[in-house]
Amino acid sequence: MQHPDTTALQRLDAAHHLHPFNDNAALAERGTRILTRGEGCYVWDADGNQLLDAFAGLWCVNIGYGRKELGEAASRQMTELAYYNSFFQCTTEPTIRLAAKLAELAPGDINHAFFMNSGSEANDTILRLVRHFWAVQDQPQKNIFIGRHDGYHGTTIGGASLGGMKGMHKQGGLPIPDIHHIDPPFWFADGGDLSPDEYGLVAARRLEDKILQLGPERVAAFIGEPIMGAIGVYIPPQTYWPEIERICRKYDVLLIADEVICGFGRTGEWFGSQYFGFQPDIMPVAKGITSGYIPLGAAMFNDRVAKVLKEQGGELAHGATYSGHPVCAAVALENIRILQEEHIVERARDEVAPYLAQRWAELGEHRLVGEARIAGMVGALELVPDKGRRAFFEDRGKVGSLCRDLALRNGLILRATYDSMLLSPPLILTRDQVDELFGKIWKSLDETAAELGK
Ligand code: PXG
Repeated sequence: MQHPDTTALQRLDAAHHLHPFNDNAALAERGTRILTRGEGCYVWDADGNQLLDAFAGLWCVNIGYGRKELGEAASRQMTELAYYNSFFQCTTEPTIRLAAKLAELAPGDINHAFFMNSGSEANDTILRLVRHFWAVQDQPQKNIFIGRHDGYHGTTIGGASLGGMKGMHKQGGLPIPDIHHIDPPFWFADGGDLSPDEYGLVAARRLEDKILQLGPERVAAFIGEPIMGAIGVYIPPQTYWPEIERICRKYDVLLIADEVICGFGRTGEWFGSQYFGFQPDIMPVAKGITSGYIPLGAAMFNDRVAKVLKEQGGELAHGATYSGHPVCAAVALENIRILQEEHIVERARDEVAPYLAQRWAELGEHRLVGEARIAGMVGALELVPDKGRRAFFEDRGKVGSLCRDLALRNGLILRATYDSMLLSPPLILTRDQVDELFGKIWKSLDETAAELGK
């Protein structure tokens, strides 16, 4: 049933609101879905439909919806001191406490945070400060970043350049100079006859080839998402990241793990690098840092990089009005307190993820599914025309969109990238909700197959 206000709101939206990552003409035609409420793993739309959010908003609502403590933390901080900046020798208590908390949580000697408002800005910060890091050590030519085709590092000019999305590069004249890309590790499409572990090494050595081709003295850093999210949850073989780490160390190339999606428990470990067993030098974080309740991003640096920036960097000509915003910091601290005190990450890893993996593998048996991949609380089902053959549909994306739309009708929010159905639920998902998820996905897959058969 369409609520009468919904139509009026949709008209206003179509008239005045440009939506990100949308064909806005097509969207205006279809009408937007207006969400009004959230509780736990569920959201409700303006027409009263209850939806199981298997995507945690946009990979971010890790503690689930409706935690009043976060609102209370924001309210307390707004009442006490709504804003102050971190310029002019100043800062605020929540900002300090959050930087210290992040240093405690982050792996190894990653102990220093530069705050921004989003993952994109965290990556732009890294781009500028890493180039500065090499420049002040008399290596201004060591300014090239290597990322991966189809990687996603945000939407700002720096973030989108570091990313390797062709569609994004086409708009706005990207990438900016001195950013290069290697092919991503995606065994399903690219692995040929190699075992996943053999392939992981082959895929990682593309980095070595690229560094040698460019000259190690020119390469500042390599950036990658531990698991490539937006392109379709590409989970690299376990051999991939340790080999990347070895190569970065060999040529003194800084290793950046983009933890915007993987960070704060997504894989069942606090950070994706811990899931794969490697030590980055730098990591951008966002999303799960506040469970999406308020915007916040941070660029985190290890002792080596921070020491140079502090001792030789001079004035860092970088920062935003809201760098270290006290309300965002207070909300992040409360989110992290809940994650820690309720052992949400560990419980997801030990109690839910194994069961989710088992049911995910069962979904892999559906005739439409060519691969069911999963790591902790993030996964994908690769829909294929011909089960048993690792090949895509000819008209990529049509079947995925169909399945996503059918899932919505079945009360489930799933994301589709091309024909990969993506899973990234709140980490508080229960075993009963895993069963609900399984039932809804299986039904949606059956209905998709039936539509295709018509
Ligand atoms: N790095 C990674 C790995 C991300 O996934 C960003 C950086 C940028 O963060 P901000 O906060 O600037 O959005 C992201 C964001 C999608 C989708 O379609 C994914 C993201 C953003 C928008 C859409 O899956 N990830």
